[in-house]
Amino acid sequence: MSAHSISSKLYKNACEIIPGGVNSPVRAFRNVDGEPFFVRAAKGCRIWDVDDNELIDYVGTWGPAILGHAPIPVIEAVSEAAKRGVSFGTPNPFEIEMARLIVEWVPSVEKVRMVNSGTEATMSAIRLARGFTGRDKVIKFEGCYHGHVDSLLVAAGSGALTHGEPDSAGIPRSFAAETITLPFNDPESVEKAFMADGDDIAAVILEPIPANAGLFFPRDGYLEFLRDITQRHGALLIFDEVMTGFRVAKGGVQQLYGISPDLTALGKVIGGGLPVGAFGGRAEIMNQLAPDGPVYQAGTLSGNPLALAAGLAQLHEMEKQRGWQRLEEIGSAFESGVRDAMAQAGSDFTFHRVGSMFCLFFTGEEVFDLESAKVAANGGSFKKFFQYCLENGVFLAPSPYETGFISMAHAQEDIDRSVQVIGEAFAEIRG
Ligand code: KE4
Repeated sequence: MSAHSISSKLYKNACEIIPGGVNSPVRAFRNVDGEPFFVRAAKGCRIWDVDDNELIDYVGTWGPAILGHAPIPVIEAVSEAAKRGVSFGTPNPFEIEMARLIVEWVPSVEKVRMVNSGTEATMSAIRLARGFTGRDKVIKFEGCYHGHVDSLLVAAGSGALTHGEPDSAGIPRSFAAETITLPFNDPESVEKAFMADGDDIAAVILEPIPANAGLFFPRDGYLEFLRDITQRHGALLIFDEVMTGFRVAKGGVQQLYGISPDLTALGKVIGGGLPVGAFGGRAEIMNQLAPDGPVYQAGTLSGNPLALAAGLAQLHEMEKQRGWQRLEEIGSAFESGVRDAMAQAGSDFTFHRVGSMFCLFFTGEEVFDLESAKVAANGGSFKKFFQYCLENGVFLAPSPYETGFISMAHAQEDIDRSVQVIGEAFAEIRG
């Protein structure tokens, strides 16, 4: 990226009145040094910053831009909806259409409630699980991120099998005490936790394919094990598919693995880039929500007509274009190019991909949980790699602990250019 003087000025101004100059920490580029750039416009797989640098975008606004940026069906749907008003505070027909689509595309979901972010979706699902079971404790896994929910910003504590330690300032120890944080892909630790606290565990929540510590996969049988042990102990299984829902397959990870969780959290793709989240699951559980049931949950803008018009347009377009098959084709082309570049570089790398989600680890070792992902992160190499790619027009996630996203708008020439730059970046690291 040649010049970024305007971005620098804007960032300086932003830092005076916005904490860290950003409205979400990962945007601050603290994992890659340097300063964030400000985007003026985005179209297809490309973004333009305020200094007119053009980039091939693999962040995709962290997942929502599955069709690429500013897709015509979404822009038209939002423009049309806006002419009729932007928010009503009453039910609107889009809410039924979106609920119907989610119930049809995600078989484990019999009823669904719309919210405004992934965080709200997971927070509400946890509260609902506690209300439905009458239990307090929740099991989560190291490396899985579920939004900035107090009871889920919890690290494994000294008494790891019984309670966690706050993973952020501002979270009371009493909140963290109700969360048990365990290593991912470690069935024994889950068995021990249920032996110690089984009767008080309301739910097990996880990203079924973790994508917030880089991207890694459940080992064979692990998801089936979690489904079985929660069923045996009367705890609920919650899949956080905010990132993977409608992305890795039409029905998400639960379709790929044939597992039915009790509750599912959704977001990102279903909003077409506008603020939307959702949580849903078995009707007998969802019926515990206000106004019918005792578990309170609400939201001024929940079911917002513009956001749902955008999400519906995006999802219908994906279905019309057989998008999941197409994303697999583009993702596969990207992967074979990157693997060729890795082979030529001769260095140790690991490349993980599921559909249009991918991650590059700077190690030849297996990555299967947070600890192995940390070893693989290799901050020094990643920073050089990221900066080289950015300076040469390829925008990857600004952290080794994130996942890249390919969209329907990434054409072969974009993939070819990206692979060429990535290959050069490998050589740059090798020095
Ligand atoms: P939001 O509240 O940011 O909409 O969603 C939280 C969330 C929940 N569950 C999963 C699996 C998620 O990945 C997320 C948010 N993802 C991050 C990217 N790793 C959002 C980017 C950011 O925090 O700015």
